[in-house]
Amino acid sequence: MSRYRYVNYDRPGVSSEHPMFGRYLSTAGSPPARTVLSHWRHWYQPGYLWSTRPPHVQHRSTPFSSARHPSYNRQPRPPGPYNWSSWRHSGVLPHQTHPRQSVHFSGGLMDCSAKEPPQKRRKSTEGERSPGERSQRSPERSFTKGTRGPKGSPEWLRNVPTGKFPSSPKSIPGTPELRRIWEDLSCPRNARPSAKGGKQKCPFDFSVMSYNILSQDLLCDNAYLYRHCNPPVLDWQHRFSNIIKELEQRSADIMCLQEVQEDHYKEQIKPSLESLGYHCEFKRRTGVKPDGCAVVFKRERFSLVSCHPVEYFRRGVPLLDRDNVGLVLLLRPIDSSCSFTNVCVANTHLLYNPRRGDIKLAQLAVLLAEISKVAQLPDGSFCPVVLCGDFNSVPGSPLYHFIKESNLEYDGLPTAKVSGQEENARGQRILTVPIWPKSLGISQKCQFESPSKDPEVKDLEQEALAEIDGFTKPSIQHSLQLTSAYSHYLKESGHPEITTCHSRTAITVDYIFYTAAMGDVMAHPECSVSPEMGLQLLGRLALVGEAELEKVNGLPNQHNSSDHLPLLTCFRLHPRTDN
Ligand code: KL2
Repeated sequence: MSRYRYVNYDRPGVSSEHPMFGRYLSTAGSPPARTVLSHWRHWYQPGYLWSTRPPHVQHRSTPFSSARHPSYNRQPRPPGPYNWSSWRHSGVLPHQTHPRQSVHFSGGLMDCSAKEPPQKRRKSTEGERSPGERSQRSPERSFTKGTRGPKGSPEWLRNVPTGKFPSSPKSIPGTPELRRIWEDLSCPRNARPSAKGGKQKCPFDFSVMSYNILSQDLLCDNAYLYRHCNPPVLDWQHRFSNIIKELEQRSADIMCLQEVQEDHYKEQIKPSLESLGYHCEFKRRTGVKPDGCAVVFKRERFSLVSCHPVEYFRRGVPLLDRDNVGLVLLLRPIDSSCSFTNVCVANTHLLYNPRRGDIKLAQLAVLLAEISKVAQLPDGSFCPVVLCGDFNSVPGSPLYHFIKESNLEYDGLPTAKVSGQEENARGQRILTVPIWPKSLGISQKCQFESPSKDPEVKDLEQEALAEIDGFTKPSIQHSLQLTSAYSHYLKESGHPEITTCHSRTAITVDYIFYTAAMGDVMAHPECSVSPEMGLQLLGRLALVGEAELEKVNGLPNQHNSSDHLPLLTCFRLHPRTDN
């Protein structure tokens, strides 16, 4: 019997085959890997790339120490057949003036897409590994061994039709549009904020979007995930125009974006959003990855009180050796007639690696500590919090449970079970007690604590202190009361909602969590706070299930230009009673 406690994975009426259950990495009864490999054969026809010796690759220089990015010491790595950007850098693909500019697919590119490689080389996309961490073949890529995998890719994406693809975005054959309905939860007072965000009387209604827009760099690095796509839909200019159109049409008052590529942000995304009336903040990942998190908000609806970029990389803390980041903003609602409390908006993209739940929890602890600091009021309570992002964890997983229940008992919990991405995770590593060291300066309650004032404090005293602070117990807590704006199952069918979908997976990993006010539709009575310090969920843009995504050829497609769908919610904030 497991010693750790968290929400179970069972849900009446929902089969364990559903993607929410880490299905893509489950093994039992999976069809053989060749079903997936047949994709590759389709795409990577014998031809130019594989029969031609790639030219010498000029590696990018990195300003970061080789200790953190040892791969940069290896010389030189030939471009992988799935790594279109490396082919671009190598000169095989048409080169562009800016190294991070979009990939322009040409007929030539698709014609010369090479045959399936004998073995896909693993490239760390997440930065350096912790000491002691075993060589990680990415689980996503380890299916060639036949031990995992194909079960995870949605059935309908396993049989990509053969045939030639058009060579320019103009000739994309029509794909039906995904239908997403607005779910009104505000009964009986249903008020969506005006799209124009015009001045309104108390209360203050505002909308929040969370959207992983899929950086072009990651798209190129993980091109094998997009084999099911019609190549022109992957072109950045096509995707950018669709994404901006969607952002403009949805017109959220606050948007939390992930995988925002820095050059695209500076040159295209920020100028476009500014012209739509948004104030934009951005935090790039540390290390060499060019993407990061952005939080933007309408200038006419909020003013910026403070902005707090959060880096999870901490020198000397082995668990915090990855380059993921978060961004926390404190915003003041603009309303001339009433006074409202500030709102704390946080955005993050946690580590992907399904096996490193320990790192994900440590990253989350850093973010929660920052939010607690920013949102804390003089009386010790917190202003309303909206926490958005791509948490690379599924609903019901221990990490998800920790966010929602403010507590996690993790005794005996394998690190590979923390995010729920994998059903049959390899590796038996168990979370250590404590997960992160006291020296990080973050308590087991996910609050910053001042480091021991006296460096002379003896070891024994340190141990006693650690015990008092809970560092010897397999349990962590946080002080924010957070509720998920989505229920993760479709109302009608009970099927899991999908927030991200590509040829290897279809699951929920994106969330909008918030401080629920008393009487909010989603909150348990025991975890809701006073109306002026909490938010009431008025509505949300419904997500869809796998069946709906099948009809539009998965993601990205002609109309939906990321491998994630945007989450969109509307909240109500009540005026302060001390007005
Ligand atoms: O799952 V994601 O996509 O939230 O949409 O977050 C990560 C993955 C993102 C940033 O690291 O890049 C994607 N297999 C599949 N996807 C990967 C892999 C991988 N090995 N590495 C990174 N990503």
